[in-house]
Amino acid sequence: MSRQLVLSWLVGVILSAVVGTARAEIVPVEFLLDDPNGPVNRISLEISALGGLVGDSDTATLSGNVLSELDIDFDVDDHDGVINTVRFTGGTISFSDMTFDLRVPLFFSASARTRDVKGTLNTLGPPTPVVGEMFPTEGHELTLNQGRVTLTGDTDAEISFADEPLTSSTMGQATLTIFPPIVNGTMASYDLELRMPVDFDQETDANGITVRIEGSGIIVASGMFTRDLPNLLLSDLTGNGAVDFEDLTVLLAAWNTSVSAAEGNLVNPGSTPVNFEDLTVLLADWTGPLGAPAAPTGELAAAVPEPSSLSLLTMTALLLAGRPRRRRTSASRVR
Ligand SMILES: [Ca+2]
Ligand SMILES: [Ca+2]
Repeated sequence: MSRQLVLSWLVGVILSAVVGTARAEIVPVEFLLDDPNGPVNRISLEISALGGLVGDSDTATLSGNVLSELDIDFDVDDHDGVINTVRFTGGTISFSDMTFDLRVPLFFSASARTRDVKGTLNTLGPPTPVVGEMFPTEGHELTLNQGRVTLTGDTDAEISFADEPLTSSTMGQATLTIFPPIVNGTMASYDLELRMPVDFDQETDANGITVRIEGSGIIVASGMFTRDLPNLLLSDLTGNGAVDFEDLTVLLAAWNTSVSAAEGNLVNPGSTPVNFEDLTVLLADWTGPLGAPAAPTGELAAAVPEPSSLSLLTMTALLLAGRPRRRRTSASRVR
């Protein structure tokens, strides 16, 4: 009995250090552009020439994907994710074809068409910090590097984006949202949303005529990923979907004995007894009682303390363990 009390105290000390900490992981996420809706995933481009004397605008709808690598902290309790950094690594965003009418009566007449324009979103430098779901778009470029603009009429010319890429010049703020996961067994699935403004303003020489391409729009894309909840099933010794004091009791009851993983010997059950390694794994997977405090299943369930009540448990354990008659026995057993 006293052995368990001392262990409970140690649990309190360790748990206070473990609970609330997070595990960081690098997660590759593919974002798929949402269907165009209003200004979302549409980019209005204006093509002008002759110093702005002629110009016309048209709107392209966007589709495709954006690849990214996200550095995410996962809360060990509720598995919520917090994105630390983002880096875009590619993908392809396709623009629908556009037509422009460049005309000044009796003076100049040409039409411009875009064909098969595609671009890629890339991060130029190291990953960018995401703070409160926001990150600066500076340093992340949407580069149009496929397709062409063809001018026909009084001037015939072709601008190939493969030869002369058109690069976005946005300086705004983007948002990257990760929603609370849906946990199903030992699997958590996360939905994410990316909202990023882009704009273009670049001059290009087309057969002796300076053509200016301007435009802006907003990219909205959705991503998802799933994640195994490591060791959660293993630490759920009672198999009720939660890692709580019931599981802790099972582990402590087998302390320093060579039992199976199902009985609490979570780490190296073949070669080590139940010890602090196993305890640390269980505490890292701590979820607290299922549905507490809304759905207690009985008096005992209602009485099971939450992690926040551990200070009380710790103090109790400390007081009991500190009684002189018990101390030597407890210490020798712990060792
Ligand atoms: Ca359990
Ligand atoms: Ca072990």
